[in-house]
Amino acid sequence: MRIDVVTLFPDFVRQCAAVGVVGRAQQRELLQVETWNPRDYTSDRHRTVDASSYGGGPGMVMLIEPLRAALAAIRDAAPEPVHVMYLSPQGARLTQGRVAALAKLPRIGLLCGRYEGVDERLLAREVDEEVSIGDYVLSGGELAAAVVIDAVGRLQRGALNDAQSAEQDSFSDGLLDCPHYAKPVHDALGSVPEVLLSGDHAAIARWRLKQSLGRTWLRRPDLLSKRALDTSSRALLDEFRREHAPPGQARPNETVDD
Ligand code: 4G4
Repeated sequence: MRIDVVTLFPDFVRQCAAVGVVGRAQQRELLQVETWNPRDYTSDRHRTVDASSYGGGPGMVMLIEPLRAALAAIRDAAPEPVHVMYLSPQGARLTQGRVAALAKLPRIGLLCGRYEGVDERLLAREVDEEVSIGDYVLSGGELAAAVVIDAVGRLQRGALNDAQSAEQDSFSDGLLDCPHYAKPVHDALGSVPEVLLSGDHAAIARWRLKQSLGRTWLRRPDLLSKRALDTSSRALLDEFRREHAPPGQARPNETVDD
């Protein structure tokens, strides 16, 4: 797939996309990341991309015209429609499910805001989707764009090796990932759980699912309530809960029936 990024900081976005799994995906031509600087689409001597906000108050707004021209250049160079996304704190939250759907598109455009954001008329006319990577404010959309590029780039077929396979990631099945261990088996910090050394693949898979269920219950109960557990997962989670809080030893802040 190809990702076109409209940004005042093209070098930063390119550098973010050049490292690790995603950088390798670009080298393997599974992913192409291109940047477009709105300053290159200005016509005044100062290459102006922003102006003060009507209604007053502090802060500048990104102008329609340089962004419209940059997006037109992207669309003119594309043989197929480009799904244009605007990264902003006002967007719908990005999830792994949404990432997986985006990863199947041939082409996405990412619009990075600076200052107080982009003139609303450009957004209404040129943007297909407004997305937020989380409930916090960044000084620009570039880091959010880098997050989208990374999350989507690593899902391109051939980007991950078997060991890194996407199926075992947190969220790929709506649960958090299980704990992981490597050598040494015994360390001053503790020992590796015995089942992982047993060679019993069924027992290991069962332990891992149980840990995933238990951690999700402990750390992200919101994820569990969205997902109907089948009978065997329910039984595994009950087992985890019994081991985690022996009867009559409920800890503070934890209700008995939840
Ligand atoms: C649009 C409007 C995304 C973009 C205002 C972008 C957080 C996220 C920006 C701004 C962003 C996010 C400068 C506040 C750029 N911050 N949560 N900043 N600001 O996805």
